[in-house]
Amino acid sequence: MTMPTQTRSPLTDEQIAQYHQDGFVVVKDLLAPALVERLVERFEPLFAGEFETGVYPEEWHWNPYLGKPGAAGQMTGVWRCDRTLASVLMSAQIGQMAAALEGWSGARFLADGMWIKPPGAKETTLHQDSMYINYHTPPGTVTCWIALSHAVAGASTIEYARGSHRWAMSAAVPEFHNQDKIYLADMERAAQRAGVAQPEVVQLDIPPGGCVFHHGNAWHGSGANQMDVVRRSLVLSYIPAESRFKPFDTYVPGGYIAGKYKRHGDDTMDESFFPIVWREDGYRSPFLAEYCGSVE
Ligand SMILES: O=C(O)CCC(=O)C(=O)O
Repeated sequence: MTMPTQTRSPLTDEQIAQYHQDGFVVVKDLLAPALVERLVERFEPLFAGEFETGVYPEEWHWNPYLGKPGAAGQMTGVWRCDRTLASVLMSAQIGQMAAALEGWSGARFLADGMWIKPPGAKETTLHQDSMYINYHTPPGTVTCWIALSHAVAGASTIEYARGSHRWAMSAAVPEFHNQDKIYLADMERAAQRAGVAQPEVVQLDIPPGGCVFHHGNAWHGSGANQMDVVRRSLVLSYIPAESRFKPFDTYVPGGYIAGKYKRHGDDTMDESFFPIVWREDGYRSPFLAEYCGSVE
């Protein structure tokens, strides 16, 4: 990537305006083809359980031994399992872009995801990331979804309900990896509650190495993969750099993964688990340089 310095915004005013209008904005040329290839090569060993660092992911949906060839594969927390992936997931420049969209002075990495949707893979129910990422203050989440294959309609590309970032946050959807429900139904009910009779759903066309940034409240997901291609992607979620845990010690809606890392009686978000990848004063969690560097 050849991106900007710390002071100049990495996105144009038009891109930032588009994000605020629709709840998402596409950036077509984020990663170079050679880097995309290096990332794709990591999928097979990881889903076979070969973790370079020896660390297990936070979530692991599907592996090749399950005998379900059409299931969607998903892992989260892979930045601690694999340093090739981490060098992109911990990118200062992608974090800077997320911060620019929300006007934050810095970006803290909250969670990642890697996705493989083979031919026949079922839908990912439309949802809001804030349903799962809401254990911090000040509030706010920005996600970057990176296509590692050509994401097209019919092949499980990411899709959005345009403008849905303005709707209220809903409770977590009952079936994230869709099995037999209509994958748009939870979103449609939320639209009704927001007074939107006919939500517009947009299926994006993103080349490999391109990405889309979205607001934490934007409803998004993907359809079934009806084509003879494998869809791969990475997901990077950010919160404001200065974030702290909300002061709860019991049940927390939205504490899905981050809640595991809250120490009793202590609202600090430990940088070892939630690194600051970019801050406008030049700070970046120091251990990242040795652990994985950053692609830029
Ligand atoms: O790639 C997909 O199908 C959905 C990814 C997503 O929405 C997520 O990880 O939150």
